[in-house]
Amino acid sequence: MLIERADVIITSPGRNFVTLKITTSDGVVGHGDATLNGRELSVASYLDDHVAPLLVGRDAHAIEDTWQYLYRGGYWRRGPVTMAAIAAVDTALWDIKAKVAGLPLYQLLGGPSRRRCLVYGHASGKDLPELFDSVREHLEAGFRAVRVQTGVPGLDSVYGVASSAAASVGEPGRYDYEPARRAASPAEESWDTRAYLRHVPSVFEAVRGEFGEEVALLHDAHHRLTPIQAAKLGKSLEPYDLFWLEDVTPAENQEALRWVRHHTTTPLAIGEVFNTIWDYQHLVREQLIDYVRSPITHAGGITGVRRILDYAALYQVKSGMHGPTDVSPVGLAAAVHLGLAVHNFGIQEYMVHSERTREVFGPTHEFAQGGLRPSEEPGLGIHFDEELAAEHPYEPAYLPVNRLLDGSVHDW
Ligand code: CS2
Ligand code: MG
Repeated sequence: MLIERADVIITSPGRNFVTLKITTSDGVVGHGDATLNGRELSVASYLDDHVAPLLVGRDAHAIEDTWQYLYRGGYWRRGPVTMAAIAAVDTALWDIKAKVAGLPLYQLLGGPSRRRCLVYGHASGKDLPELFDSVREHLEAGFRAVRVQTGVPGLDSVYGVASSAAASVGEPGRYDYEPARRAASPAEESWDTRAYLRHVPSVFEAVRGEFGEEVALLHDAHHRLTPIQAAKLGKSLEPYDLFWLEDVTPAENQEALRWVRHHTTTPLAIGEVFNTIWDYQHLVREQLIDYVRSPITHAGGITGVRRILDYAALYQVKSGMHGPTDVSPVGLAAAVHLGLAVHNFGIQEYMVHSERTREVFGPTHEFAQGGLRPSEEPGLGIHFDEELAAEHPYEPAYLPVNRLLDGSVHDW
């Protein structure tokens, strides 16, 4: 079974997505997600101009060899663009292999290790009443774990906080804090770390007071703190028993986490911007973190992430794969198959895609009892509607740039 074609499809049903479609000589079709938020066209070009021509005529079953061919053979290793492109090829080939076997993908990855994958949703509000509404909505929708983000007094807008509380979970508008805004250039936001550090503990105290001890609570600091600020935050949140505190420092410096770890018992998660196992080398071996965040879409596909998770398992570190709306339903479906199969699954981020997005991708995984279960259809369980996709052409959209109050650029 040879690869006959590899087509890149860019569609924008509410936000931009890049999808790779591989077709074999027997007419089997597989899909992979290559969406890189705000840099979509560079991955599309990498695939179209440099990878697709190399795939034609290759053995569609040789997944590991194709991964090594694109990773080692490309000479220029790693990086988000390269690893998203490799991820899309890898995921599409796994989709094909599972379809040919007539099995849902998780069966090829070792079969089920659990009944479903626990997920967390995104609750947010600019103040406590709005935040409480959002948490309550999530609990009523069946979530058992929620990420909590709020506005900070004195700041106009804060990353991760919806400005509209009106729409309900999974509806367009509910997640209108979608960070990539449609425009020719990025929006700019402002940030005050001291105000944030003063405010956040009081938010978690209030949420625990209102919703009790059982619900799992998570928080994302989005790489904005220095190690000592992060240590202080982790310590101040200890009474509220977080499931995890995410991305406290910029991710490039693995040593920063050593400082944080020495000061707090709040569990730490990091890695949504990492793209290979090497980014976790010290973090995992020195047990500086509790959860690895790389999504299949950005870290070399199922092959790349499974390798990271096997390494993490040696040190009791679990998965917490990135699952915002900019990971497409194809990337999410792959994550749920892998999550069901691996032993060291921790939690899956689940920021529900809009209705329009779901119409284009036709995912068939199922949400119930606070968790996702993969489709039982052969392959990933995606029904990509190309005609509908073509009705939603690409529109430029960018993540915001973050500035401190003195005007200097800060981490985002
Ligand atoms: C966030 C994301 O989901 C998360 O944890 O950090 O919203 C992230 O900012 C975007 O995916 C960036 O593309
Ligand atoms: Mg994050």
